Amino acid sequence: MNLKKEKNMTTVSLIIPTLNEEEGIAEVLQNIPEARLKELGYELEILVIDGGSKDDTRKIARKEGATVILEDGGKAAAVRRGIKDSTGDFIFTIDGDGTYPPSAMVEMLQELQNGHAMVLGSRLDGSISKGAMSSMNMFGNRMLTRLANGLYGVKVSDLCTGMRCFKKSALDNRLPPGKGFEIEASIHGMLVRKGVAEIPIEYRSRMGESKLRTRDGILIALRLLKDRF
Ligand SMILES: Nc1nc2c(ncn2[C@@H]2O[C@H](COP(=O)(O)OP(=O)(O)OP(=O)(O)O)[C@@H](O)[C@H]2O)c(=O)[nH]1
Ligand SMILES: [Mg+2]
Repeated sequence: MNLKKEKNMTTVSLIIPTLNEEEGIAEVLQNIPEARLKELGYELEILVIDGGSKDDTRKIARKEGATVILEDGGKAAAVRRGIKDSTGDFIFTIDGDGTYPPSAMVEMLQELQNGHAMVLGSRLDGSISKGAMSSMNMFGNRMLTRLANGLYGVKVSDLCTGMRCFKKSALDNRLPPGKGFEIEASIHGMLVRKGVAEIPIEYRSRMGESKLRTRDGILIALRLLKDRF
């Protein structure tokens, strides 16, 4: 009886890129709504793709039950590696820094079941805790989101969110290009015209240090333009 149920389960591969996230990774992993997802028919595979952390990130992630893979080519390479090594029908990404609410996975996956190819956890439609996003990052994200909306003709509110899920099949056996923080933009370019939904989420202040730099904003804009034309 159980076997039959297992057969009907949808596998979700949760990819968490990490670089020195020993302060946040345990909390992120402990808050994944694994039991609820199982009840709903999802089998979860958790892949922490670590970029060569100098702290205890990998050790903590292993202790919390994640599969840990070392990939030191930057954030985009980490996400690509996760997609490549994943066995799931659905891919989910989240940061390892405690900023995103893992509980929102349930509602976001439901939107994939409803037929969307990609679902974004939108901080701009949701809420941002005081100090969680600098005004510079907020401005940059708004500008990049506008650029993406103009280029692709599909309106979203939060291009740069690190919490998103998509159907692996929608990638058509290709991997999103780019380096570092361009990965969200390149996934966006590949999938946004295949059907996107957004779920409002709460964004909290990160634990540990941010790896995002101002120049990443420019690289994201260039990536959007390059992938569109
Ligand atoms: N594997 C890997 N992961 C990375 C690398 N750079 C960043 N990350 C991870 O990617 C996720 C996003 O990076 P963050 O520093 O949180 O960037 P952000 O979310 O845009 O900015 P904050 O709002 O300040 O957190 C985090 O889990 C990082 O640890 C890298 O070079 N390799
Ligand atoms: Mg973050």
